[in-house]
Amino acid sequence: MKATVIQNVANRYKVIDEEDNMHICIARGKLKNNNQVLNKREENALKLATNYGKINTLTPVAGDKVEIENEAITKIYERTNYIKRPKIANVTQVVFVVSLKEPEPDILMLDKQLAFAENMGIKSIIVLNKCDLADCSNLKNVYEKVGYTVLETQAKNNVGVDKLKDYLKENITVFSGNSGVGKSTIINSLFGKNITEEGLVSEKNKRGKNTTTAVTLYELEENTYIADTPGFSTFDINEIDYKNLDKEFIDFIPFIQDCKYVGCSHIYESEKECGVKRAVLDGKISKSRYENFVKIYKELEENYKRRYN
Ligand SMILES: Nc1nc2c(ncn2[C@@H]2O[C@H](COP(=O)(O)OP(=O)(O)OP(=O)(O)O)[C@@H](O)[C@H]2O)c(=O)[nH]1
Ligand SMILES: [Mg+2]
Ligand SMILES: [Zn+2]
Repeated sequence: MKATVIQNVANRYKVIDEEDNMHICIARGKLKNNNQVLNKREENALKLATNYGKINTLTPVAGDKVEIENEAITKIYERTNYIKRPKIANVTQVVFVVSLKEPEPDILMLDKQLAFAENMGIKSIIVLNKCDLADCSNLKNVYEKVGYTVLETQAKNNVGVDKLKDYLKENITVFSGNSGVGKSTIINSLFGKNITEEGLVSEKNKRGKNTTTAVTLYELEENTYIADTPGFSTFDINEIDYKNLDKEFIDFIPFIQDCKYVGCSHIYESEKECGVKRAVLDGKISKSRYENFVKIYKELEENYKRRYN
């Protein structure tokens, strides 16, 4: 029977089948060799021998669509995507939470995270939270112009959360955003109860004890899941190839074709007749987006060179 993995702790998998029944399963057989960790060679041999799709892991993770038989996972269906940290598959949407105050908006982080989602082929929604503390309209305008859905919330007062709920239908959604922006408050407001208690416990432990808490998918409605990802706040974007970063800035795309040089980086003085730089001057691309693009490009380039030179 087909099922969705909603949690993995050690070698136990909580799954929900198509009739909405919960099972605790093991992964057996070709998926994982008696729970032993395979070495690289064995793993490669297994990968060739089996056809679990193009993703290079044999271990089910939260979000996986699987086949179950007698409380064992016998097959992982091909993933639409796979995020390493937090470990989760088949995410369809990310909600990026930015707070207007306490903490101040971190727009560089937002632009990094939006690029990550584009790179992974995941839809993005921006939630401007704590709109009770400051005016949201400026940020809202900038990112709506880029082409994203921007919602305003006051999670603490349950304002705007119902509208967000409409956007979550039929998705597996991950919440991302710096610590303290209100992710847990929003998720709790969506469910009408304290669903992230587990996550809050793990936050407390950050100071001292080193605990790992599992990624868990919570079913908001049928086919609608929210991922609770304790200890996680933002994605590592280092897998983006800096040379292709411009394509992850969706507001740049229409102007790239106007660049004189193929492979124009849109950064250096020496690159004359750059469509992107022209669009910034003309006010068609926001200055802050362009400045963040340059910062992220240089950061990725530096990290790349450190790794490979
Ligand atoms: N003024 C105001 N405060 C809010 C709002 N939403 C959340 N807060 C407060 O902001 C603080 C942080 O909220 P959390 O939901 O814990 O933030 P978080 O994003 O889950 O933080 P981490 O778990 O550390 O990543 C809490 O004290 C909330 O009560 C809001 O809309 N307005
Ligand atoms: Mg939290
Ligand atoms: Zn250019």
